[in-house]
Parts: sequence; C-alpha cells; structure tokens
Amino acid sequence: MYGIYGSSRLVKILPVLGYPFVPLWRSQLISFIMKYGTHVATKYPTCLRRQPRQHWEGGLVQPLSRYGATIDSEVGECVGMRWQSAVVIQQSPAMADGRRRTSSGATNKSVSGEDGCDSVSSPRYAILDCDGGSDDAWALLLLLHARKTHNIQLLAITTVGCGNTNRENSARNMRRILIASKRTEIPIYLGAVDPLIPSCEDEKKYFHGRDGFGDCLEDDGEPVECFVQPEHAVPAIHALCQARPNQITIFAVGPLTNLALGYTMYGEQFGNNFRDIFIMGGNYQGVGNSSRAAEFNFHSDPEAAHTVLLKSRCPITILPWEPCLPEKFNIPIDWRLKEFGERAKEANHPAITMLNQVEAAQWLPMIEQYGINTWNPCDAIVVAVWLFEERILCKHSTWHAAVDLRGTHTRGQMVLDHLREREKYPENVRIIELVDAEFFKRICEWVAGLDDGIIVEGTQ
Ligand SMILES: [Ca+2]
Repeated sequence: MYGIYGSSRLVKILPVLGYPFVPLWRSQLISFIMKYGTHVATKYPTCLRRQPRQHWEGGLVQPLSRYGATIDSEVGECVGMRWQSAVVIQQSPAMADGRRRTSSGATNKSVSGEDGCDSVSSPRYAILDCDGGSDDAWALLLLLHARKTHNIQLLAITTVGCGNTNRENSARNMRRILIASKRTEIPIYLGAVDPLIPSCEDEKKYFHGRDGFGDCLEDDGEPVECFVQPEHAVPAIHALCQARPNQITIFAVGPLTNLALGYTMYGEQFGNNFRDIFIMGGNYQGVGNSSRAAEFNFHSDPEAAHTVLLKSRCPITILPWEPCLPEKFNIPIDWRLKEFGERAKEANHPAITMLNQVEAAQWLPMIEQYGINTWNPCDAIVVAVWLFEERILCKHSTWHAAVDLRGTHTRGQMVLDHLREREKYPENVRIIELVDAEFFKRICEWVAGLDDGIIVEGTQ
C-alpha cells in the first residue's frame, strides 16, 4: 500500500512501507496512477465545500478514476484556510505480478511469438476522428501496426469535413490506407460536413492538396457510399463508447466538430463515456499556421474546440502546434522521402509507398515556396505519445485551456491560464511540450517493418 498526501496544489507520498516522503504534482500523481494501475481511497474534505466540488473531483479524483483507480473511502482534514487530504493507493494485481502499465494500459512485457503479439496485455480501444490528410494517414498507420504489439483495437474511423478536405475525401483517403494495409474490416463513418459556424469566405489553407492526399492519386471509382457505414459518425461514436464506457481513447486529429456535436446532441454523458481524448490541435505560445495566431484544426472550427474543452470531464492530452515546429521536432524531408521512403519501398510496404508519392506531392512544392525542409506528421506524433509515452514524451505540463472565439486577430487561438487561478479555472488539459524526434523516426521504421527493436527492448 502506498500513501499519497494531498493539498490543492501539491500531492506527497507518505512514508508508508519505507517509501520516502516525496512531493508530487497532480500531473505526476496521475502519471503514477497511469503507470502502476492502482486502487485509490480518497476523501472529499468537508472544508472544500466552500469551493466547487468539481474542482477537487475534476482536478484529481476524476482523472484518477478514468485511469482505472477505484475510489472507495474518504479520509482527510482541514488545516486552517487550506485543505489537506489523504489519498491511499493500494497495490493492484498488476503491480503485484510485476507488470507496469502505461497511460494507455500497455505492459512492458517483451513481445512473444512470431507475430510479435503481446499476449498478456488487455485490449486497448481507440477511435480515430480525422480529416483525411497525410498525417492523419500516418496516425492510422501507427494504430494499425500497434494491433499486434500493443493489442490495439481500432473500433472506427470517423471523418470530419471542414479540415484538410471534405468528409468524403477524408473517408476515401483512409480507405486507401486500409486497403493497402489489408484492414478493410475497420468501419468508416462520415461525420460533420461544416464547422458549427460556417465561414462566409473560403480562406482555408490546403496544405495537403484539395483532396487531402496531394491531388496526385487516381480515383478508383468506388463510390464513397459503397464503403462507409450508413450511420452518421456522431451517434456511432456515442454508441461505441456507451458499449465500452471508459475504455475507448478518442484521437481527435482534425477539427473537433464531431465531438462538439456529440456534446450538443447527448449532453456531457457523451464525453463521460470516453477513457480519454488525445487531440492534435491548438497552440500554447501564440504561434499560428492557419492564421497568424491560430493553429489549423482549432481555427477551422473554434466553437467546436471551445465546446470540447469546456464540456469534457475525461483526461485530455493536447499536442499543440509549437512542439511540431523545426526548432523542437526536426526530421528532414530528405530523410522522409529519400532515406526512409526508399527503404520502406524496398521493404514492400504498400501504404508507405503510396504515402511516398502523396507526401512528395505535398512537401516538395513547400520546399520551393516556403523554404520548409522538415517533416512533421503532427497527427501521428500524438498517437506515438499514446503508444510510447515513456520513451518519446520529453516534456509536458497541465493547464486550464480555453479557446478565443472573438479576437480580431486571435480567433481560434488556445489560451492557457498563465495566472494559475486554479479555483476559477481548474486544469483541464495536459499539454505536450516536447517529443523526441529521433525516437519518432524509429517508430516510422517500426511501422515499416524495418525496426522491431523498439518493441523488443520492451520499455515503452
Ligand atoms: Ca488531421
């Protein structure tokens, strides 16, 4: 049994069973829970009644429960005007047999069997809500490849129409990846056509070409209606998550319109069924790529991003734009298209070979036009953090985040509570600030079948 001693800002491990008295921030405690899969007893202190209960529950207890912790009793006391409480973490079966859990439940057991499947870890469920660009395709490739090694079950791909391209093209592009990967059993659902408040002017930047895939591939002629599900994406997400409450991770790597519509249609219960949400979108240092001050996904539907951040009670991890910039994430396009791309082609990887063509069509003109010479498949980076957090995530922090809806220059910008007024604005997101680009290259090689070492090393 481990004891955790808490205050509103700081949580400390009590010296139970010889454990040192170690201060932990809430985010660190959550990481502890995520890693070891624990049983938790805690108290909602009576003196907290002068504060909103959700400040405590939303800030600490609820995230813990989302990560599998069981909360079954309460102890605690009030000290002066401050409150203190105890959180007791009991050894879980996973700890008892020496296994460790990551945030998403993976064990560190090395692969076994010739298919590389870890037979011990329980399934982890995911839904990919995307807008059909090449980095969405890479996010999909990581999830598909992790089926064997991480026991990932991708339950659905849902598309949104106000991002890189329309929802039909998004579905078509994801279908191309599924066909190339021989995984067409995964259902695709069409989602929202437009953002919550449609723009009067087409000011959108088409980084990925009008079709999301560089406008370089021939249409195979298969009507979209023939391969997508008849149901709309939003009720599909709701039904899937109702069937597996608190078990499904939502990857939201396009505009957040589908998730926002879910909250509008079903209320907060829609998100209460999520295990967690991993978002690629927003910015936290004011650096824009869609406008001067806003990131593409949030800027494409600011009201949707606002809704998701406001309504969600499950843990949210955000990869904003800044950690994807060359100063922090520097993978040369030459490495992607030549060195790695050629090796993947020689290894006869159909999906990556197709993406070689797609990404050459997208990136080479940008080298000429903007002098961009680094590759940053942002959507795949956030999936990589989910799969390999302990090895690729170098820096993160927790904040209250909101979205500016009315700024003359800053509409769609993500705004953090830099004043740290936690009682007024409890932390609602974890921000990824830095990832290891060199390790991401190894992940790409793993997807291509060129490097299984990152799994065999068994420390994800
Ligand atoms: Ca995307």
